[in-house]
Amino acid sequence: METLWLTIGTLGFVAATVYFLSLMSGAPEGSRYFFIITAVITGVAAFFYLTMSTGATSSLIEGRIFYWGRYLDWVITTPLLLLDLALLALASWRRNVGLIAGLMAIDVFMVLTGLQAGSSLTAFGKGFWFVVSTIALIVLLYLVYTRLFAEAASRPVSVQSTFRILALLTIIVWSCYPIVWLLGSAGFGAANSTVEVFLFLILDFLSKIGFGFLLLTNRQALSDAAGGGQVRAGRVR
Ligand code: RET
Repeated sequence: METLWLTIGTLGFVAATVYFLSLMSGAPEGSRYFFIITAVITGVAAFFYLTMSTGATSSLIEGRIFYWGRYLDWVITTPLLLLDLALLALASWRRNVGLIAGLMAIDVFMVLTGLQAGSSLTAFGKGFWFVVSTIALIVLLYLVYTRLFAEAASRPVSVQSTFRILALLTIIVWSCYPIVWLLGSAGFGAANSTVEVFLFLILDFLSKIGFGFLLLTNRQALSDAAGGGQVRAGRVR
């Protein structure tokens, strides 16, 4: 059954990538980078879902299947999702390189410590790295909620509302990952492997395809974002 969900994941991400690239032909002036980043996100996910479905990036540890390909996917794609969000919220990425790099660094740390948790052989190791990774997630989402929301407040109204939806989607959906992890085979094992793969698939579809769709079909926001427009000039630093 896992293979079925992983195959659906592969096909879904391939379809989303083709669709996002097809939208690029009508991209508002100067906003192509959003299409490229988002298509790379779904393209990378398609590749890793394929490797998981063929067994190339999964291993049997302690009698459970561990899909480590997931973490390789996340370590590449989650920083890119944050980049999409940041480029929407920030009037100038050049003036905020530190903030963007900081968000990405915390995110990569979260995924790598999550990988440690998932591959640990002892209950202590799993618990310790799970807590470390979860703290990183909380710090990350807190920064999105405070810093990026504050930056977005000075953007055109269309950008603000699209940003708000995408940021809330991110905060809610990303928060569900550690819960599914805890339910799954590396955690308490309340959900069997098929259910775990299915739940991660839903979360991955929401956080990548749902996110990308809301971003790339919002032409007004994209064109205003690419214009770098500011509502209140006084807030420009
Ligand atoms: C793990 C387990 C350890 C604790 C935490 C986790 C968080 C993972 C997250 C993943 C997000 C993935 C996304 C994928 C996009 O398709 C590693 C599950 C906190 C937040 C957004």
